[in-house]
Amino acid sequence: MPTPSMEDYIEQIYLLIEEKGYARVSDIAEALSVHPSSVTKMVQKLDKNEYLTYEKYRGFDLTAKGKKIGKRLVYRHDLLEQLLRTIGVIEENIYDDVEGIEHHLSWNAIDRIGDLVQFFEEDESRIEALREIQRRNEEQE
Ligand SMILES: [Mn+2]
Repeated sequence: MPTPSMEDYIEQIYLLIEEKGYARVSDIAEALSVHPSSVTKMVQKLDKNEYLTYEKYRGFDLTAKGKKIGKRLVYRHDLLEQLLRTIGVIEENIYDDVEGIEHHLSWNAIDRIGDLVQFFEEDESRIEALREIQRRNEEQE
C-alpha cells in the first residue's frame, strides 16, 4: 500500500498524464507546491515500488499498477468532493477538506460514501429534506 504522500504523487501524476499525456518533474512540483528535488526523490521511490518507470533525462510513465491505483485515487478524491458539496460544505473549503481526509478512510468507507452520494443523487427531494434541516439548525445557532 502506498503511503499518504505517495498517494498524493500518484494522484497528481495520473491527472497530469490524463490532461497532457505526460508528467514532468516541474509540473508535479507545481501541482503539489513542493520543491523539484522532493519530486525527484519521490519519483525514484515510486519507481522502486513499481508504480512508475523512471529514466533520468527521459521522463517517466505510470505502470499498469500505478495507473490502476491512480484511477482509484482520483475517483476517491472526486467522490469526496461530491459528498461535501452534497451535504452543503461551502465551496472554498471543499478542496482542502478533501485533501485532509482522503488518505485516512478505508476503501470500505469509500464504498459506503458512494452509496450515500447515490442516495442523494437518485432523488432530489432527499437533498431538499437535508437543506430543510440545515435551515432549521442555522436558525437555532
Ligand atoms: Mn487529492
